[in-house]
Parts: sequence; C-alpha cells; structure tokens
Amino acid sequence: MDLNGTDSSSASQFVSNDHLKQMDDDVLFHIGIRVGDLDIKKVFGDVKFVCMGGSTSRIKEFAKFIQNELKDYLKADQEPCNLSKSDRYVLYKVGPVLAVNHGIGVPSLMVIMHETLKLLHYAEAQDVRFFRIGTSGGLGLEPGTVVITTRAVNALLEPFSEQVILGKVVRFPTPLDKQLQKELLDCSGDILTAVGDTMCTHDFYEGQGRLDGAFCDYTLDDKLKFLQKIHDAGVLNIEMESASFAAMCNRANVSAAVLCVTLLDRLKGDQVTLTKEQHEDMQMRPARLVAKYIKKTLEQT
Ligand code: R2B
Ligand code: URA
Repeated sequence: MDLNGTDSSSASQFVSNDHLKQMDDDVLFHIGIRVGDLDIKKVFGDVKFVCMGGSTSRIKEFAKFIQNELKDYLKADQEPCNLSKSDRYVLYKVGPVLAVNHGIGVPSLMVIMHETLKLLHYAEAQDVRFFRIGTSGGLGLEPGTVVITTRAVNALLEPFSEQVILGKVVRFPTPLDKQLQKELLDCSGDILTAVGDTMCTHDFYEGQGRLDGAFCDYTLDDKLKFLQKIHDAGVLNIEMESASFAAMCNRANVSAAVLCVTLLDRLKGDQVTLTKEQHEDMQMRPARLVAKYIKKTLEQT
C-alpha cells in the first residue's frame, strides 16, 4: 500500500522502491512538501508536462510565459505561485505543466528529480513527459541555436550516467525518446534549431576544457584538439545535467527530451559575453519551443 492507501505495485511508472510502501508519510525535504499535508492527487494528479531548467528566475519566467500561452485552456489566470516551501528549488504548477528548477550540475539535479518523481507517483499522474530546457556551450553552431539532444553522453563520450551507490560505481544508460525529438523539431518554426549529441560534464571550467578557470594545466592546442574530437564524434553542445536527467527519466519510464540553447561557440572561446538582453532572449528559446509543442499537443487532445 502506498500513502494513498492503494496498491502501488502497478503504478510503478515514476518510482521503483519497495521501501516507499512501508512509509506512512513522505517529506519531500527540498521542496518543503509533506505529502500527507495536502490532497496530492488533486493538486498534481493532472500534470502532463514537467519542464526543468537550472535557474529559479528562468523557471519563474517560463511559468508566466506558459500561463499566457495556454490562457485559452486554463481556468485560472492569476500569476503562477511558487508551491515550494523551501528556498532550494522553485515549483510552479500551470494547468498540466509543472515547472521546476534543478540548479547547476548532476548532484543538484538528482535531488530534485527524486522528489519530483515521488511527487508524481503519489499524485498518480499519467502520461507525463519531461523536458530539460537549458543553456549550453555550442560546438560550431551560431550562438542562440537550440540543440535537441539525440544522445546524452558523459564526459568520456559514453551514453551512461554514473553514480556511486553504497561504495560502488553504478552506470545507468541515457536513452531519449526519438519520436519526441522529431515532434519537437517539427515545432521549431522560426527558432534556430539543430539536432545532435550533448556532452554532460561535472564542471563548467576544466570539465568543459575551458582555459579561463582558476586552474588549468593544459594548452589551447590540447583544448581545441579535445573539442574537435568530441565534435567529430557528433557532440553539438556541452552542459552539466543532460546524462543524469536522461538516465533518471529512463529509470522512471517517462519520455524525456533535452533542449539547450548554445550561449557561445566553444570552438571560438570560453567567456560568455552576451548582453543581458541577448542572454534573456536566448535562454527563453528552448522554453518557446517546448511551449509550442505543449500547445500543439493540447490542441490535438
Ligand atoms: C548550463 O549552464 C549551467 C552552467 O552555467 C549548467 O547548469 C548547465 O548545464
Ligand atoms: N552552460 C554550460 O554548461 N557550458 C557553457 O559553455 C554554457 C552554458
């Protein structure tokens, strides 16, 4: 039996953990939600699209944007409010869309993925798709291009995400939904879009071959050789969460897509020198693309 008093063995879409069945209640610590304190099915049971990005303010902007885009479908029109009671992550619910930030890097992403997946499990949500709408450094692309990820690879170019569990390295595969990639590409319209592999690293500086970190023990030539090698292997952009995001969505049996805008061409430099306006415009592009997809999907149902 789960927290809702039902047998959850068949509802194992989001979670796979028998220990959850023994718990009387569950504190989702990093969003400050105790599951038993609210009618979780009523509040979150109708979620169909989970959209995640790094920063709290970008997710707030996205929530306002999607609210406006979906105004014909939504009953309420007040500004979306943050349902998270913790200052670690924000969580907005706009009709069937759940917008959540994941912070920077794999550890931060994993914590909020566990709690979001459990939330959806307790809410008995169905047919949910996950999207990471983020930023990245591009390889040979015009800055501002949205890359739809075909394969999320780790920093060794392998399609796996690694996690140390009970003192052992465990590797999880990182497949993504090909059909969803195609459907997203069909929605791209005037948004500059490319399709290719994404490399997920554990650092923004040395982990991505930058020369401008506090430490660097390699040359410009070493860096360019590495970037060219991964580009030749099919990598179009580099960021910090895609492999773990894909692996966790795969473990949860949910369809997932990664769409990251490129803020610069890493074959030309390391520093992000965009103006505030350019940055704001670019970082909303994956959000605009996903919003088009969500609208189209809702129109068809
Ligand atoms: C892209 O941008 C962030 C680093 O600046 C990180 O979260 C990522 O994946
Ligand atoms: N985010 C990254 O992880 N890398 C970049 O180069 C830009 C954004």
